[in-house]
Amino acid sequence: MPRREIEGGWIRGWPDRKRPESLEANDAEGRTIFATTPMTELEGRITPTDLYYIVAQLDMPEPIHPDDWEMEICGEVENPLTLTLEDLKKLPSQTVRAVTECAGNDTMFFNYLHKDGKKPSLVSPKEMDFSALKPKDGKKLSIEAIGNSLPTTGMSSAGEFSGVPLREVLKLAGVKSNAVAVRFQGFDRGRPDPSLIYLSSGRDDIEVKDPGVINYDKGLPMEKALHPDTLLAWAMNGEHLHHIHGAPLRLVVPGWSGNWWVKWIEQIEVMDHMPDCYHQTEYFVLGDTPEDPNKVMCTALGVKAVILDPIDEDSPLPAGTHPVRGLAWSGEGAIVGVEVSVDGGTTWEDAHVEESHDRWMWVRWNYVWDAVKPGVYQIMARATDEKGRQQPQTPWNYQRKHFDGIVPTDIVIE
Ligand SMILES: Nc1nc2c(c(=O)[nH]1)N[C@H]1C(S)=C(S)[C@@H](COP(=O)(O)O)O[C@H]1N2
Ligand SMILES: [Mo]
Repeated sequence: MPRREIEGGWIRGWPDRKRPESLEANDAEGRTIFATTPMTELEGRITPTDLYYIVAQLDMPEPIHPDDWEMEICGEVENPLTLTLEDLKKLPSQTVRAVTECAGNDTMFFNYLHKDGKKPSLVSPKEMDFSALKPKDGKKLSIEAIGNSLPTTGMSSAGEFSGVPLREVLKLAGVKSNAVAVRFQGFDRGRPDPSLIYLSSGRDDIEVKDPGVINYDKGLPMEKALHPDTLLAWAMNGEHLHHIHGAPLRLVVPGWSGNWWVKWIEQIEVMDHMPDCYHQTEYFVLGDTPEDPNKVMCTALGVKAVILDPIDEDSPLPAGTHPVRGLAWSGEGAIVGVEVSVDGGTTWEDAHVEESHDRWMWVRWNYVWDAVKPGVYQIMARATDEKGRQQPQTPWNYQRKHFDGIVPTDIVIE
């Protein structure tokens, strides 16, 4: 079992303990464009920065020196502005701890629960085979094969973000009363890869809009833009943002899926209508089918508990008491309870949930499982948030976004 390995050198005074590693993928220039978080190997609540998951939808941009960077605030405002990082640091600052979760995290669990698909592992492979994404010998791409060859777990992390509340900057610019949305534009550019839509929808027979080369952008509805915890952040986990996470400035939208957390911001445009951003109306959407006329954009995450210990790969376990542990979070605020079932969902008992002062942060929970009788067990966990929402919240949708279903952990007790 690879996760039980205790080889490896000294890591700052802790011998014989391998440091967790993330699975990474690089582009042709050797830049990291994707990485997953080794969820099952972490403790505490903050994801170390070098283990934070990474997603870049377009091409990884060249870094900008913070001294050479400035940001424009334009559109439906009384005083259009250009601000530097120095200017932003003079405004009232704010620190928020929050979960970042990619809308596509755990996506293949939808197939597992609803379509008898293969069960994904919570343990990321150490290497990734991108060759499945390229059609061989003129053959058609097998969506199923691609889905099964790429990890779809470990695309969530949690950190501490520091910056200025967006509403402070909007106040400075004087938002006009007709404003309905704030559009953020990153300085990264590229042409969205249509195979990503085939991949997330599991279908390659649909028409995919080709927007050409675009900047990454998102139009945040005014209400969320004015929320005091929505930040323009220049720092993460106690230091300035790393380039890969959006330096010099990124958006932090607690509770809403990762795609809202626009990195590498170069422009903020206040708008009197909802903009038609590709990653808002084409890609990060919820709907029954691609043809569904009532598609909605992905916004707040559901409510979710994951069991990180034990995992399927730990089976079989000896008869006795075992800790059952995991994380729980919600897109609407604090977690108020986690229940555990060790009989496949027939009966549920309360788990211990850590107290937290950070409503956007995940919490750790644990439960003592008295596994006295040998047999086959299905362990489940489900969370409830402060709004009274219980897991699961998000039904099957064709893009398979915002998965928050209850996934049993299968354990044999010997
Ligand atoms: N400018 C820009 N911002 C972006 C993206 C992007 O491609 N470009 N990807 C988004 C998506 S889909 C996710 S899940 C998060 C990931 O943030 P991270 O890489 O810092 O973990 O960034 C979001 N912000
Ligand atoms: Mo994402």
